[in-house]
Amino acid sequence: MKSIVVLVSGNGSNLQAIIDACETSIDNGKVTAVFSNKATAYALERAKTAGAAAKFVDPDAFDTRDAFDNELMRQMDEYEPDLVILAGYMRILSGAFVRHFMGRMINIHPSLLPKYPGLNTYQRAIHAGDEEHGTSVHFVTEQLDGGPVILQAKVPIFEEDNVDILTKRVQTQEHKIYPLVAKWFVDGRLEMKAGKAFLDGEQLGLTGYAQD
Ligand code: NHR
Ligand code: GAR
Repeated sequence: MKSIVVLVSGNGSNLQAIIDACETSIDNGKVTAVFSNKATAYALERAKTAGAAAKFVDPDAFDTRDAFDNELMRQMDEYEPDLVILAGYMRILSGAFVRHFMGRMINIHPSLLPKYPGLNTYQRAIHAGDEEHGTSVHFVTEQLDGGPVILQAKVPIFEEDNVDILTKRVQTQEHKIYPLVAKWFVDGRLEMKAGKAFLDGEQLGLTGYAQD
């Protein structure tokens, strides 16, 4: 069984999608532990319900970002993760942390990367008058939201949309594509080599798999 460790900061709807997929489609994967940098994250309740370890690591207990990340890394390693999944984790990770998990750590970011790395992507897309938005699963590298894209999902933006409506539309897609990518990885079909993503040995394009 492959060990999956998930990092969260909030609601954990993507965590839930991964947990549910481990009961159905991800035959050889199990969420062993969930780590949060927020004590009140609802995701920790979801972890407990699923029988995974639910851990809060308090950033305020450390003097530096590096000290926090080192402790987080140490605690995560106890679960010997084959795959690390960032699911709404809202803290930037240090270089040493990223290098330690490189090639086995993925993130879901709510934009059609390389458009809109960083925060407030929904507002930025609406404000720019974009006609479409979406979400991207990518390998995590030291460049923020800059690692190779694995899979994207697109949604339309309608005239009357606001951030809440668009968020719901995008998240519905996230709950479909994130478990699929996790399954690819657990099944040994997906890897990162020389900063590029490969599925079944084929290098993926700039916008990941199956882009029109
Ligand atoms: N770390 C590295 N090195 N590389 C990535 O690609 C990362 C990462 C850490 C998190 C998720 C990411 C996203 O999908 C992610 C990708 C937080 C921030 C941020 O600015 C930016 C991007 C992402 C997550 N965080 C602020 C910080 O100072 C705090 C913001 C807050 O607490 O609200 O850490 O978008
Ligand atoms: C997700 O939509 C994810 O794309 C986004 O946070 C949400 C978390 O929701 N991630 C980021 O913005 C990373 N900076 P969830 O906690 O319900 O899974």
